[in-house]
Amino acid sequence: MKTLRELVPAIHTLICRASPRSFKAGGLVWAALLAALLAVGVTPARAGVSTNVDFELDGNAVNSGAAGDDWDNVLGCSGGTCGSTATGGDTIHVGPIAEPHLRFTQGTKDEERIDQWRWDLHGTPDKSTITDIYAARYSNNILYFGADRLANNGDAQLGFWFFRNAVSPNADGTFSGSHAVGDLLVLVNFLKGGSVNNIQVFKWVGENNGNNDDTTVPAPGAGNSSVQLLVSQSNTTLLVCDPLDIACAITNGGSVVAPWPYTPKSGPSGFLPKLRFFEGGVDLNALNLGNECFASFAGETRSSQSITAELKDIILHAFQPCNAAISVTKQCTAAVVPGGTSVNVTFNGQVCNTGTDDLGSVLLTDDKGGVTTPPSGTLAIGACSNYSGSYTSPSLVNSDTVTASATGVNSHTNVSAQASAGCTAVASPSCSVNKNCATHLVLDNSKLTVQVNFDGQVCNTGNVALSNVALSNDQLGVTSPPPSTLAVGACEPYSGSYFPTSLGGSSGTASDTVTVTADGALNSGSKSCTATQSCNLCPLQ
Ligand SMILES: [Ca+2]
Ligand SMILES: [Ca+2]
Repeated sequence: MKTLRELVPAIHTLICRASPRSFKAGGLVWAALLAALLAVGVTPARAGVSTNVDFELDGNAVNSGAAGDDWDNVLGCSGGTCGSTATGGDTIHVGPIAEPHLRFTQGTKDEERIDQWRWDLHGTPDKSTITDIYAARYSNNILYFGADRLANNGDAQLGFWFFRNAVSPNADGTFSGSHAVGDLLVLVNFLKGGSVNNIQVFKWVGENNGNNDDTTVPAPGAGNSSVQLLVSQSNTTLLVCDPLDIACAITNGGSVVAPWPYTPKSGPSGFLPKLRFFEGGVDLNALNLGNECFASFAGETRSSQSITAELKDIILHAFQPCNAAISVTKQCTAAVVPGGTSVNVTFNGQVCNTGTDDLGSVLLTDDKGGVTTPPSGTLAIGACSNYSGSYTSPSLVNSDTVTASATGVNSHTNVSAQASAGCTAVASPSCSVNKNCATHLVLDNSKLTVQVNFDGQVCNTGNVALSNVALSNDQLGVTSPPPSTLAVGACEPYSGSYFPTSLGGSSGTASDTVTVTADGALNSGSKSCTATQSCNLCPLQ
């Protein structure tokens, strides 16, 4: 059996779609429906604006025991002031907003581009004077909005714009900002004292019904408007919802408490008399607008319910911060590879979402290539993701640049950031040489002569390969030099002989020195090493 809380949405749906009489019957209908539903164990549908348990779309602004928030707790209102402690389950809310309170210059219409809108401060009829606006968005992409007005002597014709781009008034009577495809316009009208009511939802598509190249003929039936009608519903109840529950609006049928400072044209302060308070909601997902971010929103009053009506009053305010931003850090280390002929550079860092929009399509490239562990493809606001990679270089000194790029999920803005880092590998060209010698008597040119034979090994004791290896003996006589290249750790023999031309020391020694020179790979410089040994000539060794 379902709990009462789970059944509330279904009951609410039935009431929403019921006749005016049954809606007004209120508690009796609820009780009867609740009993019926409990009896059959109905599973309620949770989708829809009027059935959403997040918010009380009930014609007042005060959170009651019914499931969901209402404006007073969403906006953090207490004791007649708001903004102290918001306790709603929304993801973003704004309001109550009373300023800047402007008037559209006569002739300004919803269908026009924003650069065609004009404002001034001429007077407007009290019934068309909007006093506060408010909006909240929930994680299920149901967007709630509301407004109150000064007087109710006449029909209420209101509009709510949600702009993807930031829109704001300029001091010269124009507006900055521009429409983007996907801007949302909701018109709500409560006519004849709340007995003829309708809601219309439009999407901005641009001039010529979205074919704004001015040459493509709009599809048959699409019309030429810059806005497309997505939802339209009329009703005779105070709550008007379309049959799919994609959009709803309601006004107050009697006086309700104003959680924020409010003084009606007539009547006590702190109360919103009948038909002064308006709230509604749209399911952005159902309109394929769930991924849109709305930087600004506005509440307006209008001269009639027609889309071509003149606009009267407007309050405009920022809504969602929709700024995509990305940052990237980078560091690297370089080391000579074991073979000593190249350098391995490893790099890593972090890509962070530093904006106020979720990021998708996160990519990271390095101008030297070699990204082996890319960052996550998506980054929520404030999230970071590590990356790493490596590449091989022919140089000890290296520098490379990474570029991180992404697209704002809601703002659709492309952003990128770069970071560079340099790192140098340590090269230690080094060699060693040892030497043996022995004396022999040889017949040279018919004379018995002492000859010194020498040999030894040349070794590469550094961490880079050696080239141009050359070995010389100060007494000359190198007959078998080492090879000209030496790999890291390699040793190669050499040998030779010479005839000493002098006697050193008391017993007669022949001394010679071999010197090795070599060039370290990777331009690491030249190195030399020597070995000296003396051989006694007497006795012969
Ligand atoms: Ca409410
Ligand atoms: Ca509640």
